[in-house]
Amino acid sequence: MSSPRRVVVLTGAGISRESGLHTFRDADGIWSKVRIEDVCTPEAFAADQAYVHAFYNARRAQLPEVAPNAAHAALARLEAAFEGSGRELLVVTQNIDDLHERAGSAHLLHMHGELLRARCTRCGATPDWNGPMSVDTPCPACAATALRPDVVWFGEMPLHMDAIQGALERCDLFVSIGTSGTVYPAAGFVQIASGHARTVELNLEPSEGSSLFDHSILGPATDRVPAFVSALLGP
Ligand code: BV8
Repeated sequence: MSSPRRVVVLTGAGISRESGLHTFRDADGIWSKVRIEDVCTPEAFAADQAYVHAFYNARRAQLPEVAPNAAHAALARLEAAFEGSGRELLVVTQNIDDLHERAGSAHLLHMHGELLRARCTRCGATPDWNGPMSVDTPCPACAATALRPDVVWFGEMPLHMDAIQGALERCDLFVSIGTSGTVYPAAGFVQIASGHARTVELNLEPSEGSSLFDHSILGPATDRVPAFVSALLGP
């Protein structure tokens, strides 16, 4: 195949696992300790804001303690190599951590929002947010105590879907990295791309959608992603 010119990469929690952030559905995953319905739905937040704030405050506090890994760095290297060459790379991440940015990726969309951003449910402001948040924290813009994490919960519409749909329809290579393929609409992206794009999955183990991909490369992201990027960029 000629070298791809329009690449879309989807990442999930598996790409951050070797940086020390837990995934969701592995044996030691986040959902083995906390129930989705208690922390990751609008109803959960309405029922117990303090509990949901504590869940996201703990995950936000972890970020300064972890660093991007070789897989994040490889995607940033791919973006840099494409720059100015007429080739396009878009990374769409389901992750709410900031490891892609810290590795240097700029053509990046967080479809499930970001841990380091707040959203005011009163005025809609979305200020950057590094510290803890509570039911008593005033919005910097309108002073209302109405802040929530700016993340997408189950039942809420993911972000940037028009841009993502367009990129998937135009791409000639779709790569899925470190995701179990259980959460939609992300899990359906491979079906939008296949037919006109080569589709490749890089994962520690087969995902729920493995059979939908042209190729499946199994192994840890910090090994398989740099090797995949080097093969893409050639000698
Ligand atoms: C929506 C928030 C519509 C932030 C998250 C039935 C059928 C189809 C869909 C549905 C359905 N019932 C309900 C739905 C919709 C629902 C859904 O898909 N439910 C699933 C469970 C069936 N989806 C939604 O609600 C979405 N919204 O559909 O809106 C709509 C339409 C109109 C109007 C309004 C709305 C919203 C989904 C977003 C939910 N928010 N997170 C946060 O707290 O993080 S989702 C949550 O799961 C995470 O954020 C994460 O992004 C996401 C996916 O998980 P993964 O990233 O894949 O992680 P996981 O642990 O599962 O897998 C890790 C993988 O890595 C594994 O495969 C593992 O093998 C691999 N791995 C591990 N280590 C490594 C590795 N790989 C490589 N190297 C390693 N070292």
